[in-house]
Amino acid sequence: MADLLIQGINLEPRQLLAPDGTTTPTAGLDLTALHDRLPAMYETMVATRELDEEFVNLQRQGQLALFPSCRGQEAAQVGCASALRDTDWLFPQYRELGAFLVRGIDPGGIGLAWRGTWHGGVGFIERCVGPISIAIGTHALHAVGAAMASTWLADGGVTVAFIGDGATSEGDVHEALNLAAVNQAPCIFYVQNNGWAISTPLTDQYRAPSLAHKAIGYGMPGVRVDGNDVAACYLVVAEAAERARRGAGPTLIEAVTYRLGPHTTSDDPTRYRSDEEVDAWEALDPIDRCRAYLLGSGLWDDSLEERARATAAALRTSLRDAVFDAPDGSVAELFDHVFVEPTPVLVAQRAELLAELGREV
Ligand SMILES: Cc1ncc(C[n+]2csc(CCOP(=O)(O)OP(=O)(O)O)c2C)c(N)n1
Ligand SMILES: [Mg+2]
Repeated sequence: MADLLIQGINLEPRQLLAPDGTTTPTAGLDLTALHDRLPAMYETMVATRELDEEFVNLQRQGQLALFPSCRGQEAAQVGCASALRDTDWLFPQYRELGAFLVRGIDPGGIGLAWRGTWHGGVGFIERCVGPISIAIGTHALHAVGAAMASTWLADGGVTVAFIGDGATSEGDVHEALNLAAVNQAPCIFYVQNNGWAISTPLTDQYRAPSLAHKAIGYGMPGVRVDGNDVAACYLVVAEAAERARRGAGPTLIEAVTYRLGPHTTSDDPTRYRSDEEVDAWEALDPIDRCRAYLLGSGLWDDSLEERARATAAALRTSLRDAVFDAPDGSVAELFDHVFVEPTPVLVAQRAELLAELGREV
């Protein structure tokens, strides 16, 4: 066990729910405290998986340009977002459908962004969620800025930067981690280590013992958690949020999970990974694991599944209604939201583009 512990960061991910739904005793984490919340998290995970499938179907029907599925990562996302207040700001990468559903974001807007008819504006600000960020890692800096603003405003807010394993190799993420540590910003860096950055395997991303171990260099706590265990993800984030709220600064969390689907609908993962690898992770499915625990602990009743399916069906309908044959948006929207007051260069570029397109907006 000693060699699994390097400078206080355990290489063995923290876990409460074993893959068969039995419990793994983990020091300091109490599963019964979560019993009143687990059924709702189960429901949201089921709804996430179903809605995710609807997004993929709509892309295949030519209604969406692209979609990055989060299948397999539901526990990592739902557990994390459920542990926070609705007023804590989330800064997503692009695969965080589960976190969006915890926040009650209507799937229509997400769908229009992936259809390419809405640029995404300033995000889902009414739900304290920043814009979908395709540019890898840039939003980690936004999360730190927002966290520092929370400190200055003394509003007790915590922010979360959702980043991928690949994003940890970006300069912006390094700067964000260091800036957060230096300023003791109430920011949680939540890395979903899903094994791959498109076709680049995890082994090509770093030489540290784990991604969580990078926290040592920044001077903040680092935690590895089983990302397919919704209860462990919840409790680890709750701990980090509590630390941040009392002024003890940022935390780097590595949720070890797996992307079961392709990188996006444009990707063919059979060209770079084996069926055996995927099968091994299918056996660790986060939703099956949660269901097995609920069944075994007497928390299950069939109405839970029925409610989850009904919620999912309503979300699927709402998504289809919003995106099916939706008209193109305004190209000029590209220039909105870059600055509060557009710069002269942007104004000129906007006019040039519209003149070229022969349109007036
Ligand atoms: C700055 C930047 N560089 C490169 C890309 C191309 N790109 C898109 S997704 C991706 C992989 C990101 O992997 P990871 O952070 O692990 O997230 P995942 O897709 O696995 O959720 C890359 C390199 C990009 N979008 N932005
Ligand atoms: Mg990845």
